[in-house]
Amino acid sequence: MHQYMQRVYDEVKARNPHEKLFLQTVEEVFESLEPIVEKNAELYEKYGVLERMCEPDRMIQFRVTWADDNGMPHVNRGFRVQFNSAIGPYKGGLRFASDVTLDTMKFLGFEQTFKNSLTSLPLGGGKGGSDFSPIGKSDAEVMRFCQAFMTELWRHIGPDVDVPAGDIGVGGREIGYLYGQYKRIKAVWENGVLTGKGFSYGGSLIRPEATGYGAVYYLVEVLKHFGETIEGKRIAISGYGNVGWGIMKKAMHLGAKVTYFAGPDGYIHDPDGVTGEKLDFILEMRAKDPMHCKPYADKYGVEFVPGTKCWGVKDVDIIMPAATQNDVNEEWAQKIIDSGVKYYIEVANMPTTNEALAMLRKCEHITVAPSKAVNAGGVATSGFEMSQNSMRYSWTAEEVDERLKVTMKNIYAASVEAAEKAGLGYDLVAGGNIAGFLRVADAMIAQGLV
Ligand code: 2IT
Repeated sequence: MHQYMQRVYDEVKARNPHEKLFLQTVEEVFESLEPIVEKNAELYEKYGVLERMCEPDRMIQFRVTWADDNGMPHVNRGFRVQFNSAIGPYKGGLRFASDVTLDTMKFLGFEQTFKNSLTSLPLGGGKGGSDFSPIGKSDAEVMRFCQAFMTELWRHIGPDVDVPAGDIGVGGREIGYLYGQYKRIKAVWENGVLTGKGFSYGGSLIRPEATGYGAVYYLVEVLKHFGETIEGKRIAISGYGNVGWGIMKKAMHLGAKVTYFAGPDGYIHDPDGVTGEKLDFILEMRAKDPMHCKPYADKYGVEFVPGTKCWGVKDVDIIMPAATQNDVNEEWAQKIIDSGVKYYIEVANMPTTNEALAMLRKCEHITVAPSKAVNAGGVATSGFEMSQNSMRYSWTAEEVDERLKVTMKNIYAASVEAAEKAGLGYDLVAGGNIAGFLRVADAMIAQGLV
């Protein structure tokens, strides 16, 4: 590592010794930035660019007290990490999951800054959430939790300040309850304060599908580079939430199919692909019980393999981890390499451990695409939702979808160009990190030491 980067990395490590996820992403990004920092070290050092990028603008933590349906009190922890506002208001999702800690929020907020920059929209980086999980809670409990959460959060956010959205555990229902409470407290119509809203009160068409659609649009560009098309391709994914579901749907539109998908209880193998009415069944199954995908196998008479992941299966062309962080470790990476699959397209935020990522990138028969670029269609469409709210207007599904497609093509092209310029050849991982970094760094330098 360049000595300036090494110094900053050592400081970050000393300051955050227990934050494994945050240190993992900082290390991954720094490794990619090496050639760029090497060239401009003096300038970046003079403006403290790297050390400022690794320390959030501010971090808000609060207690969320709510009562369950039996009147029993519960205390959860709420977070909002406002990471970087060099290029726009803080923007990023809220994650409600039992394993959420400040470390999770910092890793996600750091990644969000680079991802949002890649969209070329005016969006800074932020992330928030709680260690509350909506799984197994009643609708009334989720509503009371969301209201209690927003009663603390509202004073820190706003359409020009910080604009949260959904992530794991936060979908349309939660965003609705959060917005209702924000509006009640502020007594103004500021629907640009949250994205991922329902269409009836200012949500954007295509937002629920956008992350998955965007990932497939990005994939199409990668295939094009190798003279291939998506038609007839078989895809294995993990996760079947909004993101996985969007991948299944767009793959179907474009003549490909998801033939494997994994959930918390094991994986499904459906050689005909998840298409047609099966897509609606996925939604139903998830709403009833998000912890089990076995009912899909029971309903359609296909194979279910309990207690394991589908990484390493031989009869697919593309792998897309779309569940959560560190889904693929060294052991799974080896299985993926041995399977002979050619495309490893990250979709979830940081789905690969750094060690596994290094193995996959080194493997000559595999092309790796990084999640910061691949999943950026979600937040880009949130940016479109903000634009529509500002205009007090809404675009048709076709208009939004077209903008999403163009955005994904641009992100891909910018990544390829950034890697080539840095002398790295065709390297989508480094190219994505570099392209995202350059815009934020430029804005931070222009705005001085703040
Ligand atoms: O990880 C992500 O990019 C999201 N969860 C979406 C963020 C957003 O503001 O739409």
